[in-house]
Amino acid sequence: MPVDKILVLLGGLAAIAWINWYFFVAGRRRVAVAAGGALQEIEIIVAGGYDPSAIRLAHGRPARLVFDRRETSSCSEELVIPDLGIRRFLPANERTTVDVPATVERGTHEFTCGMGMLRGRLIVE
Ligand SMILES: [Cu+2]
Repeated sequence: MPVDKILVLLGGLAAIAWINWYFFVAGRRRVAVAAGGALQEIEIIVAGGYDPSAIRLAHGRPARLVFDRRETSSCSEELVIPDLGIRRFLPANERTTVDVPATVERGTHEFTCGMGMLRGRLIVE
């Protein structure tokens, strides 16, 4: 195989590896645990992903998620939490509050951007 084809192949493999890392590993490291009190409040920075991307909530208590969107990239302008029937527009460089009712079921509830590219999880236990 000629050298240029090998280089193109290696470049392609590197791009695939990076994309997988970016979407499936990089954004999932931080886990936040909601603070005590009747209302559980958590701030999530939205900038190329959700930080933290995993949020632990106590079952049976209401929660308030404050999405602090610090970018104008159209990717993150919409927030979807399918299990809760929530679809919300997040204005750029603003904080948007999303209330989660105390009735939310135990388990993992994903939230994503409108295209399903950015991902986070609410872990209710
Ligand atoms: Cu997106």
